[in-house]
Amino acid sequence: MSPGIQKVEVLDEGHFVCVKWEDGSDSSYPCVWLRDNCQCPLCFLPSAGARRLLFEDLDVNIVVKQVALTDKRKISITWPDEHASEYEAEWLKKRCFSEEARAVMRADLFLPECQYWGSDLQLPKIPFEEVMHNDESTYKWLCTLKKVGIVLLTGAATRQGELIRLGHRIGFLRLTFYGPTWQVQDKADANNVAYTTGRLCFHTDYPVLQHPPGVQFLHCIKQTAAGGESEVVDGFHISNKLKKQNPEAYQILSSTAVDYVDVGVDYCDFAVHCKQRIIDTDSRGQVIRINYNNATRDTVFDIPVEKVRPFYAALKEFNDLLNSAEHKFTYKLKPGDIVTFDNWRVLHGRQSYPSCSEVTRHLEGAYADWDVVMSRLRLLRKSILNKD
Ligand code: OGA
Ligand code: NM2
Ligand code: ZN
Ligand code: ZN
Repeated sequence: MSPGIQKVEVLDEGHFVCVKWEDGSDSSYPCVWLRDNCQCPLCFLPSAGARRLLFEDLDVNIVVKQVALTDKRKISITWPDEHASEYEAEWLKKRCFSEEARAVMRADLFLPECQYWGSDLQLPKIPFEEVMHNDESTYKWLCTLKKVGIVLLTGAATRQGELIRLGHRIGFLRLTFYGPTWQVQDKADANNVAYTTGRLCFHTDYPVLQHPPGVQFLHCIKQTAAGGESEVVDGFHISNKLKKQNPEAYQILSSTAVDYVDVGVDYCDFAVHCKQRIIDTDSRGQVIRINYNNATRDTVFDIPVEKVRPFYAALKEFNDLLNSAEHKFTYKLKPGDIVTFDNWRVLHGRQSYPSCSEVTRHLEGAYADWDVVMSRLRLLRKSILNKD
């Protein structure tokens, strides 16, 4: 429960309402924001948790006419047009605009905590059926997936269809041109390099899509005796190392738009083109996504000719860091293993394996979006916390 309200006053010619809390702290709320977020049934639709008030009907220069402390847990505001609003202490405290309060809210909503790793990774493991049946295990799985970027689910049945079940557990899977789930095995006239026995160097899947899948699942149904080992590396960790060690290479990879292409037929026919920065950053310069698959990087390269060689030099620096022994973690999937990882952060690869007329290695793969995964995580956290 939040502290009670000791006092409420109007500041800055009616443009701000200042709440003094019983714990001695205070919070200041702009009147335009208070009016915009009136919780009355005319302004807010509780069944949708959404604003009914139209922006056209908001006076962005509004000031309060009168403010009163109803009791220690609620303030009431009368606006110049006599519209009345009430705001509860708990609701206001949560929405305090201070740097600290906003950091708490941000952490709670988006779980930004990130644990970097290298070859020392202790691959987190959870039994698959526990995740399928126990909410605490599902919650643990998703929290670890967010924080570490990779979790191995063990002991799944060695048949197709288990990822469909896992998809239902979180909500739904992400459909792509390769189908709702897809079979990674050696195929004649492969429409993707993944469907051969060749080595796959470190990559993220599907940078050719404008919004690449956030999460990837690979279920090992059959594993070859020789070769086929998996490799993973923490792309966020590597990017930050590159930024320190070679700022110029980092600058090039985080600013150059690289052309990607994927043309073919699978779930349906497709001709996909996209431009992506290999190291994608947000407005604050934080790395938010790696977009790198050497196989689908287009032969078309839409940059000025003098920038081409510096780009290759920068990519070589990045690729060398990815492959350095201290950064990469190697393991081999066993039948029944499902590796789940953050496809925006973790780059993955596999060793080649001998080609053979029969299928000696078979993984079933699927994607999910971070929106769906984070949504399930928040709902599970709420229901688990409400239990006790
Ligand atoms: C893929 C892939 C890994 C493997 O299909 O994109 O990376 O181990 N497969 O076959
Ligand atoms: N598969 C495995 O970017 C890519 O082409 C990744 C996608 C074929 C679904 C491979
Ligand atoms: Zn209202
Ligand atoms: Zn892949």
